[in-house]
Amino acid sequence: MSVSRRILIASAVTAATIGRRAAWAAGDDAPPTVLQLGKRTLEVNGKAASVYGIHQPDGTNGIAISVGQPFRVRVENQIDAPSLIHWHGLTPPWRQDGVPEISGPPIASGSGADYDFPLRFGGTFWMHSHQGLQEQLLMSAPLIIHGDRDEPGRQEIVLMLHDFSFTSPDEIFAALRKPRKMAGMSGMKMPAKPGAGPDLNDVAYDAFLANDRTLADPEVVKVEPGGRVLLRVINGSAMSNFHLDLGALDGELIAVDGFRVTPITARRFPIAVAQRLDIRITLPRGAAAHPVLAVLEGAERRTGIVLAAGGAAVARIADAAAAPSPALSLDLERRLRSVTPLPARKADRVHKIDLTGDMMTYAWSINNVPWTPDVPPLPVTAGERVELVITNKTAMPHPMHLHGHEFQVVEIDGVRFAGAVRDTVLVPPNGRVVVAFDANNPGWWAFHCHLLYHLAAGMFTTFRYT
Ligand SMILES: [Cu+2]
Repeated sequence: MSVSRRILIASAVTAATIGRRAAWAAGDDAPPTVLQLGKRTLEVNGKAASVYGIHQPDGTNGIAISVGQPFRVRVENQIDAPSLIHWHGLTPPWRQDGVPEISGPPIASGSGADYDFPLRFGGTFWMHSHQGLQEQLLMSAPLIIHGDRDEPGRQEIVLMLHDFSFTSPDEIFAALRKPRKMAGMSGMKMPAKPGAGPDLNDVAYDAFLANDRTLADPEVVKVEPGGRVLLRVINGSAMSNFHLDLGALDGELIAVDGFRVTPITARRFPIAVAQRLDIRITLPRGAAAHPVLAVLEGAERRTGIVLAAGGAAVARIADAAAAPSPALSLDLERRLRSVTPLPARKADRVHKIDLTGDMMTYAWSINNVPWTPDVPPLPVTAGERVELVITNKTAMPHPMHLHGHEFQVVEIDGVRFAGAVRDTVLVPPNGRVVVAFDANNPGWWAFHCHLLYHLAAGMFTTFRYT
């Protein structure tokens, strides 16, 4: 770790944290968990795929900790490029948020950085690189915080989804940015004609992964007949929204993006890029294999894992459904009700956020301004209740993510309600979603579309307050 990096991180921690650091030396507290950013090889469609990963030295993928502990982590960058990891959904001090040039500089190859902050809530979160296009190469991992919602004796299953291409992210982005030259290129779709309905899935992926595997060789999780499981689903895709499909199983959705909702029972649930679903399932008695699938929105393609109860044989599952799925809608979002809503309060400040841009030029922006570091932050004052009126003026859906704060969905298409508390909300083409948050974590915070190439093209802005 370079000296300057060490000083920067040290200056960002509080006096209380420094007090705790002294305590580890005395042995009364746990050492940090080390997370190593590395390269690894997967087999995808019978071919070797070189991707990144975030693992502990013992091979554990990501991290699972308890809400009673501080988030105390050391990130070691073992790839040959700078990187920086964002703790998606957590509310750290802003200097530890992991967004290059906003919260701080990236970690140089061969260096490390330390993180230490209190956790405010339990739930299903994830971590991913916010540096360049590394997220497309699977620089991401689960971040599970155990809390009061955990039930002893209930099996937990993490299902992390990814989209995968053998084409490099730089080539994918270059091809998207030159749409008129795409006709002769493999791997890219032609842009839809303006006015031809929603544009979905603008990258043609080679595979969709569930816990790094395709349905040709899916993960098989042993479960007990009649047993109770908690499925923690994380959409870690760069660009792909899915419908989670439980087949004949009933799932009880109990939390979205880590925050509890009044339970809703169903067999299919939408999950946009960066969102999470916590679903309780009681398995039927008797030996059976239960596929848990994720079907790409607007398409037949799918991935998934298999829950195998009582030693049941697992049959091959086709990687295409019989018919294309619909586009994601806000039908479920409208029905979600937070168990822990924000206190009722009138907004002190309202920001109008228009999602702008177009597919033909692949120019994406907020309020018609594509992000550069010179774009002034949107003003907020500490202590305010802030509402963001997000209007999608484009033909593509955009999953919008706010850093450093949880927000509550309070209005969809003009109908006011006390919806889910979460950190990422899908705004469909021509849709209007209002979210509210309390400005209770001073700093400089990103607010952006979580579709990786939209973010890279400029659908990104910031808030800043002291
Ligand atoms: Cu977008």
